[in-house]
Amino acid sequence: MKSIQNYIDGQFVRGKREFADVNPADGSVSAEVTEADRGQVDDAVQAARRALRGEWARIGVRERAARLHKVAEAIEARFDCFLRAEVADTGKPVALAAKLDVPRAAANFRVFADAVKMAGIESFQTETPDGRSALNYAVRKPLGVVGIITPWNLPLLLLTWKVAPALACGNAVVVKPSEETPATATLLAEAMHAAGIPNGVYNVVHGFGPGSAGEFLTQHPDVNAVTFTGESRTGAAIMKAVAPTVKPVSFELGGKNAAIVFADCDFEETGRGLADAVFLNTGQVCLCAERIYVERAIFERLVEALKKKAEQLRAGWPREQDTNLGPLISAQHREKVMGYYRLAREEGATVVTGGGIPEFGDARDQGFYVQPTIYTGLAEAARCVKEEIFGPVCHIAPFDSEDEAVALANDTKYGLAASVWTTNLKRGHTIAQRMNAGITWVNCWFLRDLRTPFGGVGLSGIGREFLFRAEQYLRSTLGIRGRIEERRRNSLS
Ligand code: NAD
Ligand code: 6OD
Repeated sequence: MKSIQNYIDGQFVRGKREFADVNPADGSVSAEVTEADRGQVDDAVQAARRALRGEWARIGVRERAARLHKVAEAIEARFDCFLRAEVADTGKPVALAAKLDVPRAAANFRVFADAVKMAGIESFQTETPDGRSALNYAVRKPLGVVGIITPWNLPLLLLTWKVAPALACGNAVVVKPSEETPATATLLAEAMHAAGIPNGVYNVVHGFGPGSAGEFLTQHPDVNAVTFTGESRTGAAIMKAVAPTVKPVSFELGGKNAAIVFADCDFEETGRGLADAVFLNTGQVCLCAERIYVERAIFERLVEALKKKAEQLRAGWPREQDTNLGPLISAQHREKVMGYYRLAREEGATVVTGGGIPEFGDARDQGFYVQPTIYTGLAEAARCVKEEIFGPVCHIAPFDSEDEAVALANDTKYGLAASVWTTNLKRGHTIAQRMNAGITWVNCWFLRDLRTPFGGVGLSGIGREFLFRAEQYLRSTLGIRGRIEERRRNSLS
């Protein structure tokens, strides 16, 4: 049986307890994972602190960036290993992981390595009352040890999205990947080593949240900041855990994202875009659209088109190239999603398609598949319209005016993402600016450009991830106010 271990100070380290890494496609155990206890989390944090006083602090930004480029190369050199590990852990289709997860992971290191070399510091010349002037500027330093806690839906992509900027800014990290998907964070340790990242700069501790590695990390007094992606409820628990040691946090949390579709949309393009927005990664992307509002004139036609797309999805084995729908991550998550499928019926939904569990007649019946599902007819106050389900499911409702569509879309405690579909670009951008969401796409979805900010409002998060303002991984240590001794020409003094 494969064994997945902690990675502390450049060494793979076994813990006292093991837990199973389950393949969601057939429920088989693919590896034994070692759980880090409080002492091992402390070892990892202390290793990171030592690393901050060593070579990593001395090499400077140019060399740091060069090594992060090497990490990207090392990921690519192990492309097939990462691909196999990610597919076994998540059950996601291999074609998706090959296009999205592994390439974006490598890209994350390149993008942040290049960005940090370009990052400048603003300075201000201040006129002082005595008629002279002063120069004001800030100096940025690494935060120190950053604790990184990540979820299971896009394990490598979301992990590297935090690790790359943190390291680019000169920090050292201790990462706690999801207990459901421990493999690629561990493989990344090999890539770090191959790229010449000094021991202790990148550490991995495995385990769970409460009473385990996640909590030990957030409570640790020598962790200087915590960055977390996961459920809003977990974000709230982490806020409490960091309060006594007053750590800065950045949170990418849940969503109940809306898509607004106007009758003048490019119907074919919109159908394709929405099918991705609802069903990609079995709906387990924080940005997925679970609420679709459609202008009444094309409501029936759009429901029919999306039904057809849902029924064409192929829930094959993840390793087969033409599979485009994988299982959910776990038996527990399937129970949650099936709970919402049952609730939708109780709340009076019309089931357009799906609502159940597919039958295969092979080992996939021991996996965690659900049918892609579309509902109509729910009241806006229904729990299935308000709560994040995180599965291959959406509710579609009609609207009659722009104002109504905006009000419906914004009627949520979340505020992560939205999309607007129309060939009237003026309207597209006007509506986009009225969305109470961290990111709004117009006629596309999940199109990425790391130069624009990413993050949510409301229950969807705190902080922004993006290129030139990786501030959450830096601190301004001092505002320097330097006198300019030269007197101004027209000075009265
Ligand atoms: P989760 O919150 O259950 O777990 C995420 C991580 O937090 C795991 O590593 C887990 O072990 C750890 N954890 C749990 N409790 C903890 C605690 N008390 N202290 C410290 N660590 C703890 O989330 P999940 O089920 O893995 O992921 C799905 C959720 O993540 C969805 O809500 C989804 O919307 C959200 N998500 C958000 C984004 C985004 O960018 N906004 C991206 C991906 C996923
Ligand atoms: O890769 C990205 O650019 C991105 N925004 C990923 C977010 C995924 C959320 O589940």
